[in-house]
Amino acid sequence: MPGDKTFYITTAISYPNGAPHIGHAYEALSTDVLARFKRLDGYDVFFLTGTDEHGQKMVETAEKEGITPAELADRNTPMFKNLAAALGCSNDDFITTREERHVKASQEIWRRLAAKGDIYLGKYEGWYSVRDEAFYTETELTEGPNGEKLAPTGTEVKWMEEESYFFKLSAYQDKLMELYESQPGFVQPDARRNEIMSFVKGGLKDLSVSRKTLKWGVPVPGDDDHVMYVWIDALTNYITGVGFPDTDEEAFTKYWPADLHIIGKDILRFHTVYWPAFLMSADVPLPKRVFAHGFLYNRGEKMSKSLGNVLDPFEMIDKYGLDPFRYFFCREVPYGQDGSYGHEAMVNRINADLANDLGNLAQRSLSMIAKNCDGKVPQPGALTDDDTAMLAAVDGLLEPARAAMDEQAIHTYAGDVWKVVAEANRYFAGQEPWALKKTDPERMGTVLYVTAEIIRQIAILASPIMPTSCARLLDLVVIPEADRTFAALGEGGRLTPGTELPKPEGVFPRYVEEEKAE
Ligand code: ME8
Repeated sequence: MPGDKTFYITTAISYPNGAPHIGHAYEALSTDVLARFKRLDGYDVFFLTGTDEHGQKMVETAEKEGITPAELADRNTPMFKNLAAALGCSNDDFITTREERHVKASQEIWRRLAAKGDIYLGKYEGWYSVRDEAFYTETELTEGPNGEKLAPTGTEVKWMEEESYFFKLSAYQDKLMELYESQPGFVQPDARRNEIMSFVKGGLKDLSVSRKTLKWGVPVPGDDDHVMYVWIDALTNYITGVGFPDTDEEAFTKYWPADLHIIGKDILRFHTVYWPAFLMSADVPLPKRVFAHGFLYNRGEKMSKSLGNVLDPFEMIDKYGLDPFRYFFCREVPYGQDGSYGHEAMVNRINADLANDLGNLAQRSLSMIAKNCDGKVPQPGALTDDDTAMLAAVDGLLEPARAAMDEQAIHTYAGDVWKVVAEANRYFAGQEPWALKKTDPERMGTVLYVTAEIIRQIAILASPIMPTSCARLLDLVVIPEADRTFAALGEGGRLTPGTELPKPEGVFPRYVEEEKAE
């Protein structure tokens, strides 16, 4: 029943200590594809993204720039909002952690942990990486080129000694192991699950969850000398977004527990160890799944300001166009693995997959309809085996696409759709409708009908990846708004012969190198 199927999906919330980079864009756009896919499949989707404005990193960056952390957040958070808009993200809300609703939710979760007896006052002595906003044990550290101590992620660590509240994370080791074992889907992909299981098996220490020397953060209830450790407050955003602590409210009852947290591989421990432990302690149901995507590199190189190779997503969208940009990352990078961007690879995808394969197929077949069929969807005659096989291939795409997307295999779904695009090109070339024009116009009409029908279904199926271009394709075959969902896929939604079509226009331009352009 519509409305019965809900799907709550989130991205990590980004630190607005600088401008958004391609990693942020990748996470937002891939999550958007997953959200749109579920929406088109009849789910009531809630998609949350936002910024993580607290933490020491914000304080240190602000100091360097001679402004306050609040000014830094005020300046940068809008860039992340603009990025979501520039990416065409369909997020239902954008949360920032300084909001009143979020302070309230964070303080409530703290109170619950304390009421459980899981919070105690102690002294933290150990290593801290500001870049990672993470505590590390001595044994986890590695050595840098000059003998300096580094976090396992390669970031700088500082020795810290201060009074701090602790969360009894050690008490949750067995429960967490039980969770990973009984619900293998909770941490994905599998390699990440193994990584987390061996980390937890190695033993958990209690976690320092407050900072006394920091004034920037959510105040600890009942102790104004402390602010919460940034990750307690950050993780809580996922329940703030659906109305916590009002757990009787519609948003919470409808969408919590979240179906899917999409995050990058570097923040797995926070989401699959700390977060479920906090929720267990607070008696809040656990999210169903945490999926870690890989990191993006620039031609295989890590991006850094010093190398000058940080990719600006806004510039890339301007240069390649939004939908090709979205398509490239969905198709090129196996979701869950690291990926690389290179200009040649991007241009190749744009010109081969989009302009040639899908764009030309649509343009050629629809132009033939305009010229030879009075601009109307032709009436198909008897179907040949080739026609039936072609239609069966496109009709059969939804089931495997659903299965792939339930595993977040965005690249598999995109690849499968484009396999059918390639098949449709072979079909079109093999049938030679242009030659049939004189010899067998009825047969030409059938081939054009089948091709236009393939375009209809491909456009619906690829809408989550390229919403704007696919909507334009659907305009060209005159599909009403209500029939642009997965329910209209397959035989039930076939094009109606006789429908008048508009003059076809190219939807996927070729990418032409600037220096070669006239
Ligand atoms: O970690 N490629 O924020 P963040 C792909 N505030 N993804 C990347 C990436 C890259 N090169 N670099 C970063 C934080 N990411 C916390 C999250 S959630 C309660 C709090 C991903 O701005 C990264 O893995 O450092 C994370 O999922 C997201 O971008 C935000 O990173």
